[in-house]
Amino acid sequence: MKTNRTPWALVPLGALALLAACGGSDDDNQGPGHISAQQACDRLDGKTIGGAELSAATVAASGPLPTYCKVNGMIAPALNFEMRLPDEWNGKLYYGGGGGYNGSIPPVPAAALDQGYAAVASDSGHQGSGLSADFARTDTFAAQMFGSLSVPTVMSTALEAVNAAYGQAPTRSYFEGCSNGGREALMAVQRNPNLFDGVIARAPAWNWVGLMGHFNRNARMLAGPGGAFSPAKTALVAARVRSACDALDGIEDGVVSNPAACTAARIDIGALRCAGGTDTGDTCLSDPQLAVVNSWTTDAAFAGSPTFRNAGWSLTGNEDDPGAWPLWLTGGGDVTSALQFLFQDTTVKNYLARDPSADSLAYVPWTQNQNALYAMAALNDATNADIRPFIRSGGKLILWHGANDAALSINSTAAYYANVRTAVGAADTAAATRFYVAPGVNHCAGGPGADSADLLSALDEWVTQDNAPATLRAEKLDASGAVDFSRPLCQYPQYPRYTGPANDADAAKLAANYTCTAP
Ligand SMILES: [Ca+2]
Repeated sequence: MKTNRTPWALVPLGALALLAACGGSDDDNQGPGHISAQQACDRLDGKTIGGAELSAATVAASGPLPTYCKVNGMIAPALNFEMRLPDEWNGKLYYGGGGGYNGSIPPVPAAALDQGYAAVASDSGHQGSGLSADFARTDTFAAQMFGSLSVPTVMSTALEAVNAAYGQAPTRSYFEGCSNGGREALMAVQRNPNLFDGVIARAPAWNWVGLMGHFNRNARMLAGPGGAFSPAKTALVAARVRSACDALDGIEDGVVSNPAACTAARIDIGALRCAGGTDTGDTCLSDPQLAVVNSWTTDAAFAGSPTFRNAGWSLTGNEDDPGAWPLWLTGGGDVTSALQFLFQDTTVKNYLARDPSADSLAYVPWTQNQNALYAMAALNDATNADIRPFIRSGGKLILWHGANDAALSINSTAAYYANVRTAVGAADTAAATRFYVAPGVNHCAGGPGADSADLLSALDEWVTQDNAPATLRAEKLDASGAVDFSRPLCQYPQYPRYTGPANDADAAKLAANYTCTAP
């Protein structure tokens, strides 16, 4: 089984694909689906490929995962990666992105393996907590790996390993990531336009300097005198928004699906102001609390570069979802436990002040030292909207964002999409990109909305069959994995408007009773 591996390894990948297409007489080279996970493991275990010594072992089918060969390797000095090679390979490769500051290998989505992809993921070059940027202060090479280098570096080895395992290179390669993984997705589109045939960027953290600066501004407002937001105050805001806007999408379902109609004038958050502006209890907002809302909803722009900016968040009516404001913004009343605070804090300490004892709320580089921002932007910002090289190489890009995302603003993704349209033109934007909005969905997943959609199949049909996606289907699954309700997944700026029978709870659960509608 292993005897003919060495000569194959010397054949260029393109020639190998050609041989495979012509049909070889060797049993090992009859194309995808003919190599079992065990055979793939046998071919990789103990081998050094792309500079990485691989260990490989078969993992039996369990739960949603089919049988696969689990491959682990490390590219020096510290880039750990994992591959999962399924029994019934579909001939394609799936690269799954990370989250936060990475530091561990994320699990590959079961759906990718289930659909037969050879899957790969990495820790992006350092080990640690996803909430810690310590590596960026202590190891500038690790910072480069995190910023943009890990994906092309791992891909080089992964493509060789797939070739060694299955006897042919992947026919297609896709990247999907959310949050920082969405940033990695756009970084690949912008800097390595030939690396992937298709890319899914979900809730992308594309403007690292701008969004961290906005996190810092929000945190300072919350940390200021009288700025803290209790759960009751958060519920007060959410209830007012729902009261003003829930029905504007045709159904009072607890989700504001038509955000364009939910204007500041309609919400009139100022009507919640406590008498005199000082806090008099849970039924009103003090002036410092209204300042928090103002920081949240207005754009942030910082000196130094036109890319140092972030679009404000919309008020959604679901601020009080546990995965929304309590988790990301308010910390349930203690801002220092909120994720926006924690991310900006480790960013200031390790990228900007380069001092682990720095007080992020007192040392504010976005206003005091914008020169400190340039290096972080060069490392992490995926702000280049001119993606013509990617489009001209045939690449397809799907953007997706949950509209109740309290980590990263969907308006920021809309701003990037607008920048792309300006840079590449309306025709290329329509031909090669899609932007989907999921109302009521939190950061990457969760929330009251339909947070599940098969974007990977849509992308694959687009790339392999030129079948461009239009309206897709979104589902909300219950704990057992059954569909609780469904919605059409509409392209921005359309929203799913209820067009079914009134006062019919069963009808309200079905995507067929909604129509994607322009605001
Ligand atoms: Ca509604």
